[in-house]
Amino acid sequence: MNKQLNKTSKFLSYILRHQPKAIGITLDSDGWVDIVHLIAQANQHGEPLTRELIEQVVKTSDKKRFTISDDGIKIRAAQGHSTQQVKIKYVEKVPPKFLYHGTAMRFIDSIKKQGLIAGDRHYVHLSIDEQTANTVGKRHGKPIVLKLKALQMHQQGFKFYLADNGVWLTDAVPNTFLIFD
Ligand code: HQG
Repeated sequence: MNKQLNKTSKFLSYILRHQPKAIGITLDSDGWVDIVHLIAQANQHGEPLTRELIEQVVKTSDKKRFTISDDGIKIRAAQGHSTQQVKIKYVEKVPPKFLYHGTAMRFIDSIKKQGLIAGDRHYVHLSIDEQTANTVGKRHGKPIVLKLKALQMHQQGFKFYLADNGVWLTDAVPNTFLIFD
């Protein structure tokens, strides 16, 4: 991704996941906003956003961070929200036997004690494979990948959801379901 697209992607993540108010927009409870309105408000706040840039970011995003509605009118972030405006009703799914969580070594002691917690975001984010989890972990420092007994957790009543982009979500993961080796 080139520099301009990367910058636009970060801007969209910030607005569509965390601070829509920063450019005076409101997301609906499913996270959607009208693209024409988003562009107008972004431009008014000095961000050189265009429909073309948005489409390029959506197309080239390695993690499929953003979804454009089928009618082409709206956009939302697939997951990762912290803003209270959004409460996406994710589809509940039976997870595979294992899922993975990438984190940094420096968090391990705390995770061993508390399990995984969502922090500022609405959910704990889980990956389908170790490689993806490793990439997620690297964002925070020296990465470590934790394996978790997802199916067993589900069988004990914990809910799992699958976002538009293949990221698995759950409220929290008690440490007993984590494999530290
Ligand atoms: C850690 C990215 C101490 C957790 C990714 C993580 C993902 C604890 C950090 C999405 C803890 C939160 C989310 C505990 C959890 N004690 N630390 N008990 N429980 N943590 O960024 O999962 O590139 O909010 O391990 O691909 O890293 O932005 O979550 O390290 O899908 O599109 O607290 O964001 O997508 O960090 O990443 P984050 P995450 P984008």
